[in-house]
Amino acid sequence: MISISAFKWVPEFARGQVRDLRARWALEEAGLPYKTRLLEQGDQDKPEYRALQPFGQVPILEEDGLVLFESGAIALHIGERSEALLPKQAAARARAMQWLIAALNSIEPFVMNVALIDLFYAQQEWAKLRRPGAVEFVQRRLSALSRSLGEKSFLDGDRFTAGDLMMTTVLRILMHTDIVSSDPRLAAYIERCTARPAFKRALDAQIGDFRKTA
Ligand SMILES: N[C@@H](CCC(=O)N[C@@H](CS)C(=O)NCC(=O)O)C(=O)O
Repeated sequence: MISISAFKWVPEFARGQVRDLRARWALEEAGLPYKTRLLEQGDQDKPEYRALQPFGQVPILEEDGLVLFESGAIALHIGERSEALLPKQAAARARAMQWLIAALNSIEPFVMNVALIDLFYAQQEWAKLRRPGAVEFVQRRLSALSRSLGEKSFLDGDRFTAGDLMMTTVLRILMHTDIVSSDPRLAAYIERCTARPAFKRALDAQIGDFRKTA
């Protein structure tokens, strides 16, 4: 059975955000059962885990001797087994992958600039000086994303793909601010994607694992 690594414990603010959510959501969309490999604090730095994930992060996917790290690679791998994530038609499939990479490469770094300031460095002088510029930059990217989404339900039209899965999880990182939610189109988009039963199951499972081990 597929196994996904996740942390046994994270601080309250990170619950519902840890990136194993992406793998869980993809598996739920694909209808594939999975179990979790829950890491105690410090396990991620042990040689046996570093041999599987060089950076000591979650998630990894393990199945029949295959080990994969990077949530994007994991979502694409799961997508190979489900049209719910990657359409069969070659052009539509390529566009779904394009949006997944856009989420990770063109949006997430700028979202993380703000999130890191807010969640880890808020009281530091440099962070107070840097934040307005970081917010302004991410807002420019988000406006472009919102314009591209336009009146469509999903990034590539009327059909949800792995690109939407990844974009939604990236945009949710700024849930503690109104930077995304103040854009009505993006707010409705997140609402639409997170209303999917597969998302709800994935989120409940992540939160459930934290509760079980509390
Ligand atoms: N690019 C990686 C990032 C994974 C990542 O940042 N995971 C976090 C949890 S959300 C983690 O394991 N952090 C612990 C650490 O970096 O030491 C991916 O998408 O899988």
